Amino acid sequence: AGSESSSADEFLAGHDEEQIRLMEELCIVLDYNDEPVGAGTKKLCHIMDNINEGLLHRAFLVFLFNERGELLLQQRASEKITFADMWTNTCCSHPLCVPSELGVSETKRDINSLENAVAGAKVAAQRKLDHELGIAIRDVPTENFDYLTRIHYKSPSGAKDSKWGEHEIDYILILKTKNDIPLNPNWNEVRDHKWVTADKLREMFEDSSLVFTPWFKLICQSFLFKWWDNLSDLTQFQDDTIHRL
Ligand code: DMA
Ligand code: MN
Repeated sequence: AGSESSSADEFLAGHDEEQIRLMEELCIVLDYNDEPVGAGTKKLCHIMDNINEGLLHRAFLVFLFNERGELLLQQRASEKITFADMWTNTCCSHPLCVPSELGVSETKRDINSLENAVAGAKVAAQRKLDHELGIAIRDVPTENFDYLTRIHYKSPSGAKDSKWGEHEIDYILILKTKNDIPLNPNWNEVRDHKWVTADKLREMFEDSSLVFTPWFKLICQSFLFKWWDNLSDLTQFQDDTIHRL
């Protein structure tokens, strides 16, 4: 046992200082039914040994589309401790274990209500769209997000060593914006970004020089192209289910 945040520890040594600092964020630890049972640091929640013992946390995935129906992809920065340099959906991260991102307040007290959890995930998504891509909160008001469903997903990190991984219940958030939405990427988070059509993405999957995150590949296989074909009527995909992939 050592300090959770020391850059000298076996998990974090050699990594980017800013990304090490972010490992201190408090994620929402869940039971199998997506009910919060406590808080755990981002570091603790992503250590594969803990995941193998069942540790599960809450996350969200944003898919941002413009009026032409193009999806914004990002390539994760080389500085990322997990899944570095991989291409993925617009933005993913974790609601923090704070009232606004748990979706609770003095008047909305039910920490186990799906409606409240969705509201919290949208607040977290706005925070990270700003942090990673420099998207202003006024350009992505919460009413423009469509919550679709939840996906329970587990995978080791793609890196050579498999000390890190993901084990999450992911809230799927679809967002539509104007074509010229201003972006201002944070290069500590994002190495590159690209607006793509569905056909362009299918072409990218054929290119063996491009590496994609495992969650993005899984969601493309199971759901994404169906959503993409029906952006004007996503309600048919909305459910209270937790899809276990
Ligand atoms: C992890 O995202 C979240 C999912 C849904 C796979 P991340 O590693 O990009 O989180 P962060 O941006 O907070 O580092
Ligand atoms: Mn995670």
